[in-house]
Amino acid sequence: MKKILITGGSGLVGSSFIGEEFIHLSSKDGDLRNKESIKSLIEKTNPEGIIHCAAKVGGVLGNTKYPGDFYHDNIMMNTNVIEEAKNKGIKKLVFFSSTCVFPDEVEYPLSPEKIHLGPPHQSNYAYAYAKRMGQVQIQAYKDQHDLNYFTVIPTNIYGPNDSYDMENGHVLPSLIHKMYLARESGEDFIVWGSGNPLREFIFSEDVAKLTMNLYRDYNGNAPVILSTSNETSIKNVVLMIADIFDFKGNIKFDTSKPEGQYRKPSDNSVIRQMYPDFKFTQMREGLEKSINWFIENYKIARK
Ligand code: GFB
Repeated sequence: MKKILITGGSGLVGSSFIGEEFIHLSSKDGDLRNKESIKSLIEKTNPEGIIHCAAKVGGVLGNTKYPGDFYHDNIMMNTNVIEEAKNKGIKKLVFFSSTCVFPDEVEYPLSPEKIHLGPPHQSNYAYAYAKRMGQVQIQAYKDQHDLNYFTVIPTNIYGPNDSYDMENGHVLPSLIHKMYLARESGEDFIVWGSGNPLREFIFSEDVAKLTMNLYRDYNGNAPVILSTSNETSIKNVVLMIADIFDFKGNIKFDTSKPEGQYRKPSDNSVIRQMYPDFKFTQMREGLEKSINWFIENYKIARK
């Protein structure tokens, strides 16, 4: 049986694709910024299709500090993977974008036809433009070569096996790591910003399941948004995390730290129509799984 190649296979999203049909690639197997690397990986594995999850990602601060790296690494990886998939006759490919690619000033809810209507939020413009170009490349190749390639646009993903970098990482793994340390030390727990921004968090296993459903069923042109369409404030998730950790110390909000976009509510009507019975993991359950994973794997977790 021909298999499906998962780039970024050891990361948060890639490692959520579980089963015999997958070949997980990680940076140990090759550097996707180098065209020869993906070329030989495709030749070696001869896959049926590719799910391209590999990306240079980070949170609001990491994106602001390293815009050049976020631009270069993502543009190179996407360009090479999509180009070589086409060259090798791979018929199916899923490309991962993100809801942070949308214009900062746009009418809500976010929906795919609005992606290019204005500049993205300043905090992650380089990453956002690189991801926008990946989606353009997918569309252009689809138009010219009649390939079943498409883009998925997940909202903020969280789950086990995340990167728990407290400075440059995403909000939930950063908060989980910080809460773990604050509980040990008895120090105050510091949250960046006011806690008022709203996000739509989606559990990594749900992302993998929906992506595989689409891989089998979807051949449309439009990118597909993967979201629960439930907004939660940062303050609310902080309280949930504190409750799961049974944290009794002080929680403080540091408004000198970046606040990011206020909200980015999205339209999930396509997946709701295609998969009306899909049950999203409740935030409390997803957080418990993520926190338990972090505690059990503290020594090996990426930090
Ligand atoms: O995950 P995050 O950095 O990404 O979340 P974005 C930022 C929000 O969480 C802001 C608050 O409102 C922050 O003020 N926050 C509170 C924290 N404490 C922390 C903390 O310890 N760490 C972090 N990082 N935030 C990212 C984009 O935007 O979304 C990326 O920059 C990517 O490109 C990702 O697309 C999905 O949701 O603001």
